[in-house]
Amino acid sequence: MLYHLLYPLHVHFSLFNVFRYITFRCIYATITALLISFIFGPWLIRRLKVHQIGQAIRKDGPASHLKKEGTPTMGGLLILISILVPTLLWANLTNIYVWITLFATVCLGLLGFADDYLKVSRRNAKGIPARTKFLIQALVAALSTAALMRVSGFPTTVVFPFFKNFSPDIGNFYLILGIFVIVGTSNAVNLTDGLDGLAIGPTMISAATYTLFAYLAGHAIIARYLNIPYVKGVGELSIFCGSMVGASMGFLWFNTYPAQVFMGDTGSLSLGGALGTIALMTKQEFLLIIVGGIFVIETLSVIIQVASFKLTGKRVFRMAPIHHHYELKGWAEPKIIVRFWIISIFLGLIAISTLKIR
Ligand code: 57M
Repeated sequence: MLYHLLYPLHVHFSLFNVFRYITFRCIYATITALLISFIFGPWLIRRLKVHQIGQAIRKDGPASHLKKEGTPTMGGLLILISILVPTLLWANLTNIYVWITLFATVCLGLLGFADDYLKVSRRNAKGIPARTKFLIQALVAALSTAALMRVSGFPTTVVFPFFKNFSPDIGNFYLILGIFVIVGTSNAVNLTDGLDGLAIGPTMISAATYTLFAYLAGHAIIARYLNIPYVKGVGELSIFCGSMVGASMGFLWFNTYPAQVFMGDTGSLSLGGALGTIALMTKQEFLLIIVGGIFVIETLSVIIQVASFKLTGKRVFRMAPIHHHYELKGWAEPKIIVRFWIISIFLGLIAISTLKIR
């Protein structure tokens, strides 16, 4: 909104020319998101406590989690507000990529909210049946990807890290890829969110990495220099990504160990969906495997554990996802969390380096 209100004033005052620059608006979207989190975070945590919207802890989990019973959940509401307001304030609202990403994020956030509400109101860990949840995720992903494929100039090619001359156009099959990426990432972040700050840390690092990717992909000269696909207008997504970084940092202030609030499915499903959507738009869908490597490792640990248990009756890990395995090995929760953050930063740097190794 500010872009539309203030940039036109540059004809009278050259100072307002600054609102034209994506970098300027990205930085201030990040700062705005952080400030919103700090201002509304304590208020929301108090409201969640007053309404007894607290987490029910499963008894079959690590004993160390039992003391977390009643921790306010649905903190994803704070994350969503801290992403939406700065994006609407600082982004160019005629940009279709921003709107498609907002659509996916809000819809998956509403799905997560409904799931959290059912869990809290019925005091059980079930929530929405898994099949129903999956179908709604797939529908949101299909609508978002279909809209993306209709954007003029958006290529349905698939880009692979390192292989600059191999990016096949898969046409309508891109819809399948889009559904897989958005639903997969949404559920991967959801699985990862099992320790204080464990999901929001890598989310912040991934969002920061994709802030750069969006800016580069939307810049014709730099994209050509780096030999990455140029997607006209996708640079505006940097403002959304900046809001996501600020909102993640702000939420981490309250979710860091010992957590005052959990994000709930309200946060995890929407953040994962947003990352998947952004990866598609910036034409770096496969690089998400590296950037979001922590989410991949967590999900693979579950797949391996369930497959092994079903096939051989034996567990590969002491408990899946893998963060529980280290808890049962006796690692302190903060140690697991910070080490996963370090790996996430390492993977983000590797992913950025692949832009030069092509
Ligand atoms: C998402 N949710 C956390 C919180 C958060 C197939 C199986 C692997 C599924 C998996 C599962 O149920 N995943 C659901 C993970 C839960 O966190 C809530 O959920 C939201 C995210 N969706 O925002 O509201 C618990 O995680 C802890 N937590 C924190 N700090 C945080 O900041 O400590 C969360 C956020 C919270 C809290 O204790 O209650 C979760 O873990 O459920 N199931 C599991 O992950 C279970 N693993 C398991 O069953 N493994 C089996 C087989 C099936 C693979 C095995 O290894 O044999 C574990 N989860 C729990 N107890 N809660 C172990 C049992």
